[in-house]
Amino acid sequence: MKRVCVLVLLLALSQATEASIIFPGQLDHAEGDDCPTSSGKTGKCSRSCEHSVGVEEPSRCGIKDSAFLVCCDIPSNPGVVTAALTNINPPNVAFQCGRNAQNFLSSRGFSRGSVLRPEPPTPPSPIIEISASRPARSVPGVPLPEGGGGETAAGIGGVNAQKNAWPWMALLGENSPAGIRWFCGGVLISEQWVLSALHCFFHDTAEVVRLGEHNYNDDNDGANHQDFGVAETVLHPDFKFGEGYHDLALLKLDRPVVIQEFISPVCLPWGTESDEDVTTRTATLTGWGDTLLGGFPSSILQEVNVTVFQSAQCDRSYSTLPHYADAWPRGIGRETLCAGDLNGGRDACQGDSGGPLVTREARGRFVLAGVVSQGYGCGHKDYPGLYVNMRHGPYLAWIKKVAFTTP
Ligand code: 4AZ
Repeated sequence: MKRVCVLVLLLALSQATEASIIFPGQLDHAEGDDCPTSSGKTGKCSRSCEHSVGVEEPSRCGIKDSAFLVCCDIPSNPGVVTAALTNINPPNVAFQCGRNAQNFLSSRGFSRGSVLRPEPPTPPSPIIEISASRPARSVPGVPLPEGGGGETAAGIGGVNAQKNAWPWMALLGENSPAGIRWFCGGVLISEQWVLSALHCFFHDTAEVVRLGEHNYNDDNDGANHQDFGVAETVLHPDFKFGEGYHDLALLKLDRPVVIQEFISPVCLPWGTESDEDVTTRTATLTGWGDTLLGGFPSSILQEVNVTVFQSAQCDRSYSTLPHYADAWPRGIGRETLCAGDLNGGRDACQGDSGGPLVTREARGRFVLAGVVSQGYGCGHKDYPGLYVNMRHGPYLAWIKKVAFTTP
């Protein structure tokens, strides 16, 4: 939904449907009914489109148990269920990943053992406090749990990024009469694929993917941004409306990028790298999202360091919220990465969804740890941000199959 996190959607689903913000006339189908698909064919109204790899965003056709039903294409071979994906070996690629402006030049002709420049010092990240009188609007209609009041709510605590520091950073936009409306982030993972969060496409269509941007309100900011169209949107086939899992989508650009200092893919934790435990590590989040809870997006790319916590920590805190059991029927586990700050104040917020959380490995490469997905408010010390965990094998295998396998 429009820069509103999945959890907001999940927890406010009843209000949202009553407010009929979404095509009320089309939501009257029951599960199993024939319905019109987004491509105009006749499909089946279902809880999720399991076989939907490669299809457009499914249109909604009904509501059951407070979750949307979606109109799925009828599979050409309905007996075939998607085989479990397990191959996460590093794909053969012709590019170097995870290099930014600091180490891009020194990595040309990179070979094992090359000495890269040391990491630049991270500037201090101010914690922006919101006054207690400001209404906490993180989850409309859901009171903040006892002891977790809005008084600790804070912005994402970021600072302006340096130009070209995060060359995999993507902006997703939809054309509007007033110009391009940017609604989510994304991350370049290869010459032609951008990874993002599936919930970004509930209400918006990515018509433009912008790479190499710094300040999207300033064409003279010194950044050489490039705009791409979207040839294909692939939604994670296991995503179910109403649940918090599998919030991933892949966008195929209309043409390959020319990899250069300011447009360059991040690394994925393929193979044994996926076994690495990043808990307690510092990771960097980047995005153009809101800099305050209930505030405004930043037109200048922001960066903020957060700490990776155990998923069980998020499971404990989020289990106190209403609708936890509906949103996380199997609990918050390995597929979800939990990251924030012990004191609060450093977090993703509305508009950051789909963007990257990266760690820097010893050799200097940046590796994608997570994709911004959702959370309860922004910067709350008891509710760290929730990210899709890139070290979850089935996610890597799905990405490999869709974006790194030539048909
Ligand atoms: C959002 O709506 C969003 N604090 C993303 C992350 C978080 C909250 C909201 C986590 O895009």
